[in-house]
Amino acid sequence: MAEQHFPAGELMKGKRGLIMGVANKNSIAWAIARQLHAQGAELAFTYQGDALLRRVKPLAEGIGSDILVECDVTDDATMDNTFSTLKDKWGKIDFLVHAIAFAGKEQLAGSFIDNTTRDGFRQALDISAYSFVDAARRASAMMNDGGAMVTMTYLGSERVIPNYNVMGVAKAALEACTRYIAADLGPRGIRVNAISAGPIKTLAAAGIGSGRHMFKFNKAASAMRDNTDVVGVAGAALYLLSDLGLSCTGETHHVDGGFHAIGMPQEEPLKDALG
Ligand code: NAD
Ligand code: 0WE
Repeated sequence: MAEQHFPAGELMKGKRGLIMGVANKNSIAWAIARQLHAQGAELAFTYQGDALLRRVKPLAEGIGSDILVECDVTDDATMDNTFSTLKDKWGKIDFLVHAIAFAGKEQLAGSFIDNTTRDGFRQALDISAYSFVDAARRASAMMNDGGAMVTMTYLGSERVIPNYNVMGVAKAALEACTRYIAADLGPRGIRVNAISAGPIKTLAAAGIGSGRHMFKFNKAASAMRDNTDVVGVAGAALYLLSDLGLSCTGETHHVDGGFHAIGMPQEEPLKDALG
């Protein structure tokens, strides 16, 4: 992912926004941040805890951002602090990027009905879906008309993906939340959309049991016969968060090399890839 993927422009000039979900340089939220920054946006970041500050601080500073707030979305006090800090520094904002998900590791393997516990379900839905409702409410309270929000989802919400399990249920909820939030904020000219990205090698995708198979299968079975490039995800976020995206709201936009569009993959590339 090189600089030429983020050509300078002015699509986000004069706009300010909050990026939630950068863990390191591989994070989808970081690619989105770079794309928005290249177009003139002013950015603030949240980070999840002290362990991640070491990684996120140099990234934020590297693009001239001096608003960096610790925020655990399950902790109301840190949510309060995040948005009151933004209110103090900026007063108003123009956009929100939500790129946060979590389920317990033991929930993300094997049988869905056997391994999904009440607490595991509650935690996955709380962190991965409710947090968008909460952040959207707080952000909208200080958002200019014509603002926009984006969250990140995955095809496991629409179709069964082995081991994605309760995260698929959480993403289905997140996509429904996106539509309801879009309806609430539409009258104010605020647009709310989700990007459904194909598998990308980030911290959140590391160490998933079936990872090697999944990347190989996605490459072979997608329309473009390639894995998803995070630059395309960042480009979609730029479109949805800038005025290029006018009239687009409540949408789940797939950026996955066309994987979602295929009903049955061609025989040869699959044989070549999987043997
Ligand atoms: P990532 O690990 O870089 O980002 C996940 C982020 O979630 C981290 O920054 C982490 O700190 C944050 N997070 C988790 N629990 C939190 C909490 N309680 N409070 C605050 N923050 C918390 O991985 P990523 O792949 O960039 O994930 C970003 C988003 O993209 C997620 O919603 C993920 O579901 C989605 N997504 C990822 C892929 C993929 O294949 N990587 C595909 C489609 C969608
Ligand atoms: O949304 C995700 C992953 C989100 C995620 C990742 C982790 C790993 C570490 C949520 N919770 C956790 N909990 C942990 O303990 N993706 C879209 C990436 C992903 O994860 C999968 C996938 C894909 C794709 C898990 C199983 C199968 C496919």
